[in-house]
Amino acid sequence: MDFHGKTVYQIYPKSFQDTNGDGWGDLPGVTSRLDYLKNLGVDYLWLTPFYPSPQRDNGYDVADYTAIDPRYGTMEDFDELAREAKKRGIGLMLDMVFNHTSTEHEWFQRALKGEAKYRDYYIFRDGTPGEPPTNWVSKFGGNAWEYVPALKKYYLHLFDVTQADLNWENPAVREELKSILRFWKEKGVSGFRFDVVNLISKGAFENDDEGDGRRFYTDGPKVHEYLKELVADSGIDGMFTVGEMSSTSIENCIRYSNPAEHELSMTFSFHHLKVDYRDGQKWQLMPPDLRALKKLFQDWQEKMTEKGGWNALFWCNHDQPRIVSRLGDEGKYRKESAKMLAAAIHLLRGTPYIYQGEELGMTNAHFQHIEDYRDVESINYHHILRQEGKSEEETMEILGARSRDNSRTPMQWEAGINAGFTSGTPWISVNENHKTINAAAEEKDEDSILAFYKNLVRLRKENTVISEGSIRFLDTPASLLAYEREYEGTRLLVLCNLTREPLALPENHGSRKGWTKFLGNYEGMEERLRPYEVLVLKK
Ligand code: TEU
Ligand code: CA
Repeated sequence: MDFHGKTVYQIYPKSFQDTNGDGWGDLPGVTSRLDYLKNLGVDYLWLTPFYPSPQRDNGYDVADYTAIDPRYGTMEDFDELAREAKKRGIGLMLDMVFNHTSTEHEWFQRALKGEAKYRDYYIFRDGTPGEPPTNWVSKFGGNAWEYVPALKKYYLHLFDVTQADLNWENPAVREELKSILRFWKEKGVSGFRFDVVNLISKGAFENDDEGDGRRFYTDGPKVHEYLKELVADSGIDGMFTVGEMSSTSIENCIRYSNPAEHELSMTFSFHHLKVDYRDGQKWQLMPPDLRALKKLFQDWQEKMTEKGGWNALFWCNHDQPRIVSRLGDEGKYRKESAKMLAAAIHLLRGTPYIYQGEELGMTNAHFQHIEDYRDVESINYHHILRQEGKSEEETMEILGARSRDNSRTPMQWEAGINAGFTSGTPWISVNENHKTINAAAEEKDEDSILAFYKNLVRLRKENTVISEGSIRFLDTPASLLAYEREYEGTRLLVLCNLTREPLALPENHGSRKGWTKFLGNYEGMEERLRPYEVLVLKK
């Protein structure tokens, strides 16, 4: 498959580069940084939503799918970006938020006015105030149903109250979505990322006595049928596509991503990013369970491979805290741990994604006050956690570790004012550490985290063992992640020390019998792996 050797770079345009001083990143800003991205070597840019939106959820509340929010620029700006990217051999992937629309979308507005046609675009249910149709919980907190007095009905919102779930049972809705894909395909984009696309088929609307309701709509009864239809009818089969799969299963991801199924190219799954959730709860802190992390990688890699599935590989995105703060060490070993984590993920079997700033080793935000936060989920949970009786201090500690805003602080381009992101007031604060952590400094340093990422992107293109090789995990202690790749007799052995403690190499690492060093984040080789060392051997 020709996407196996490619690397994707994710851009959150609002925080990437502002060009007109309004403190918001914009599309011309992305265009202005294309040479940086070309230099990094990435093949595709996934741009998170820039469509007209009230921005309750930073654009994941879409009010018009085929236009540009003026705060991001114009359609001419988009065309210019697409043209300039193409010149550099870079493809664009757009974010399609098809599980829900903003309540400001014309469809929802017309539904509210009582137009039956548009009411059937959404999931409305009869009910009386105070008695929602089911006890399902919104992903952003509170009950997932909202009452509309004028209609005497509730509508479903699995996310914010301003994000109303679409009714995929209605063929008219499916036709609308296909025409949106055709619109962007004709504009020349290379691919699509589909937001929470495994939640589109709702099963029974029943109370959940055991959980928050997700078992009724996750990987729902008709999801594969709907995806096949969407892909076939919009003519996007064969394009580069990735689905974001919330709380999914390996079995379903095999079906979503096996080319024989004609659904998607690959899937994002999140189990490996919940190994520091106590009892599976995002808002309960726990040190990462490294044994569980390794087991998840092993299961997803081996089982997806066995049945022809394909994984999107990632640590970071706009919803996740920064990986170096989370699994690495943002202090003394920031450089070493960022590189080790990069190698650990990029050398797996699948397609790697880099989230803006990850390639610089950007860290969490370390906001001290609730006023610094912008994310609707963080603000809601601040309220919920306080109401549960947690102190302000404890609540801020939890947000500090878990808030999505950790990854949304502006891209750190240089040491100067606002890290070179804007000449105005940024919509969210710039991290103070931009004075030392920034692209300009790392571009000049051959040993930088940025240089290491460039190397990984290039190595994947040059080595079939990375892009196509089989994978096998070694049985090692929790702190050592070890796997072997093999392709037509060429082998790579990837050894990652996930901790700051020096670590004995496994008996069977074979370093003395024909293996040579292929890549590492320290000089030379020693008897033991040093703190956060990654050592990759080749034979
Ligand atoms: O995220 C889906 C999602 O379920 C999570 O990543 C979510 O942020 C987390 O579970 C909350 O604890 C996607 C987008 O990536 C996200 O930015 C949007 O807010 C969300 O869908 C709704 O469109
Ligand atoms: Ca701007």
